[in-house]
Amino acid sequence: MFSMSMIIRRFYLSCRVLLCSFMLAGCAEAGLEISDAWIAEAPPNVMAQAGYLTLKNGTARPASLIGVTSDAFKSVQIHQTQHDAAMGMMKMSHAKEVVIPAGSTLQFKPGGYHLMLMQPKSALKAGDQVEMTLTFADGAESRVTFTVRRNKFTL
Ligand SMILES: [Cu+2]
Repeated sequence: MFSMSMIIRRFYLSCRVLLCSFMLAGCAEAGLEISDAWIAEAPPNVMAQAGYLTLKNGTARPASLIGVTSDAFKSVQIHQTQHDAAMGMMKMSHAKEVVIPAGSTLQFKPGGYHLMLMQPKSALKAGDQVEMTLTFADGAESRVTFTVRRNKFTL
């Protein structure tokens, strides 16, 4: 069995190894409803913490989230946590895009998709609000306010 601390160490290691950059595209209406945007409060001096949100695509076309930026962090990546049967533990991977099919809702949540928020520029406490910009494959951008919540530390 792997202990939680081993999993968390692996989580920080994975996050440091993964690097990527996102392009900013032009502004357009996303046609998406974004709700329940929150960041899990983390212990001080963490290298990365997680953010979550719910995306409801009420349009007739699939939407594809391709990047997230925020002034509050050095960088933001889209990650997916999955159970690795061979390793017998949870692993996270970097998702280049997340598709929300037409007429469906996708929830970022612990154990699934999350925003990996790298190197917060200041410690975030429960109740703090953070602005982020979501960029979609069609060039649409959405500005979203995330609220920091106290939460069991989890991916
Ligand atoms: Cu992650």
